[in-house]
This record gives sequence, structure tokens and C-alpha cells, in this order.
Amino acid sequence: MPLDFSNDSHRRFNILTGEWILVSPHRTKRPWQGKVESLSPDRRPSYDPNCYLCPGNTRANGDQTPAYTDTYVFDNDFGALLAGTAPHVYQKGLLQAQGEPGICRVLCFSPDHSLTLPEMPVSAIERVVDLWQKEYLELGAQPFINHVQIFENKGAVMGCSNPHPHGQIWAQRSIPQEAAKKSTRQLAYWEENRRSLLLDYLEQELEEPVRLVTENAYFAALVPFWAVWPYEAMIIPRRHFQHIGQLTAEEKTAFAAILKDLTQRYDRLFGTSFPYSSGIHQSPTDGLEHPEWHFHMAFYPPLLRSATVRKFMVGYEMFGEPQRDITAEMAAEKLRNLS
Ligand code: H2U
Repeated sequence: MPLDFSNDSHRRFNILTGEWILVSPHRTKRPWQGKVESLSPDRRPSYDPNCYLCPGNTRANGDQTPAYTDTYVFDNDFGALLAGTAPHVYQKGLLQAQGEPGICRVLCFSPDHSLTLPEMPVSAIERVVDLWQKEYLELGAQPFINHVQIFENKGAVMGCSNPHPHGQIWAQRSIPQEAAKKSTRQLAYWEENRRSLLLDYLEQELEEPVRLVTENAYFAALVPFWAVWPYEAMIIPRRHFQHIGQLTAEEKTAFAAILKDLTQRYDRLFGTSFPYSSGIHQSPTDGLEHPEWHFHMAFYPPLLRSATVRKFMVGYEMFGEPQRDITAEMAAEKLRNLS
């Protein structure tokens, strides 16, 4: 008998990281008596005098946020990485460490406190993409910055400290682990085939689009075969390019449009402002070309079955490997039907 993805427990391989995930579709019928998250009220004013990211307000460290009217970026007042840190090496017996210099920035997506990314017009999301481009290129051009991580924590359940629409950038000297795993796997595939691993994957997905959520002329959004989070998704460009600085004008508009399309579907799924962490994975800024890298953006949302029931990565997942019940195909079908 062949493997039945919708019934048999099985493990799936993540071609980008080389890791496995356990899928248990037969468990989707089990009852739930666990934790239910409380909903935070969603209605917010366009301007909050107590928000440190609203135009004209004073931040926690006493600095003034200017009266910006579009997007706004500033150095994180409490950055996890500091530019002046020396990369001193520590080695003693089995203990290793190294100083890690870097730059952390906060990016305000809009002056309007009440909005979230899916609620912004495509033209305004394009301005956010402009800012991501500018920051990636500017930070990446600094000799001591070899990796630029762009990300957003959306929603209190994801640890977001403030509902004002914003994201972050952590740029640093080393290539962090998640990107390093993807670098290794993409490079091995490139060296063997002279082709992009992710583009070949996308082509295979589009042949039988059971995991496809939405698409436009330049990008596709899908639930990856190896998704860990229930409604995890990935935006992949149809053209092979390495980083956000290489987006054409048409691709930039299409990227903003698919970002809105996907995140609006998320909001409709459980009728709530859908929490997630999203991040862009792209080539390191170490001065090399990295033809193996295929730009993409990933979304890791925690919600499982309603606005108040989330997935926890605990127990077996901490000691064994990630596990999910609802399959990637089931999740993609739900998101696809929400248009
Ligand atoms: P979240 O994206 O997780 O909400 O984090 C917001 C960041 O904003 C956080 O890293 C920074 C925090 O250090 N911040 C400032 O830089 N200035 C402030 O006045 C408050 C928060």
C-alpha cells in the first residue's frame, strides 16, 4: 500500500534545512481541553499618545520619534547587537565563544497606529518593501555585516511588544544558524545541478498545486511540504534572484500584492488579526555572489484551530523533532478557499 498523506503518520524532509518533521494526520480528530488564549481587543486609534512608535512621541529612552508621514526607521534603542563589539575569540577547553558585532533597527511600516500590514494598501506595502531594500543594501554594504535578517513579530502571542505596525532588522557579522543551514543545502544542490533548489521545488509544486495558496505573475505563496507550523507559508519568486535589492519595479508591486493577499487570508481564517513571525531569507552580504541563494519569505503563525487555540512546540518537539497533525495540504486548501 502506498503512503497515505491524509491518514498515515509519516516524516517529511525539509530540503532547505536538512531537517525532518513528524506528521500525524489521524490525530486531527482528537478533542482539545488545553490552553485557550485570550483575545486582545483589536480596535485601536490611529494615534496613541502612549505609543513610542507613533509620530512625534517620545521613546522609552527619551529620544523623540519624528512626525513621519510614510515609513520610519531608527536604531533599536535596546539592540541585541552593538556595532562597537569586538569579535574577540574565547576558547578554553570545550568552551568556545566569540564577540558578535551588529546593528539592530526598528522599522515603522506606517504612521497609522491602527493598521496592520494586511490592512494597508498595496502602494503603502510597496513603501515597506522599498525600505527593506534600502536597509538590506545599506547595512549589507558595511564591511563587518555579513548577514541582514529582516523580520516582523505580529501579535502579542508572538511576543510583539507594541501593536503599532512595525518590523525589525538584526544585521550582524556571522551568518545565523537558520540561514546557514539553508546556505549549505542550496549550495550543495547548486554545485551538483547548476540550478536553484527552491525554483526546482516551486516548479514541482506548481505541477500539482495541492499546497498552493495564491499566486501572481511573479510570486507564488504555498504551504511548504515540510511546514512545521499549522498554517506556515512561504512566498517564492518565479525568477531566480538572490536578494531583495534585485527586485524589478514590477516584482516589487507583485511582492507587495502577494504579501497583502496572503496576510488577508490569514486574517479571514479565524476572523482575527492573525499573529505570526515572518522573515526574509536571502543571500548573505559577505561580498560573494551566492548564485545558489533563492530569495524567499517565510511565515510562522502559531494559531492552530481558532483565534484562541495555538500550537505549542513542547514535549516531543523539544526532545525529538517538530510534529504537526493537520497536513500541509489541508492547511493550504483552507487558505486557498478563503479568497
Ligand atoms: P517587537 O517587534 O518584538 O515588538 O520589538 C520592538 C522593538 O522596539 C524592541 O526590540 C524596540 C525594542 O527594543 N524599542 C525601541 O527601540 N525603543 C523604544 O522606545 C521601545 C522599544
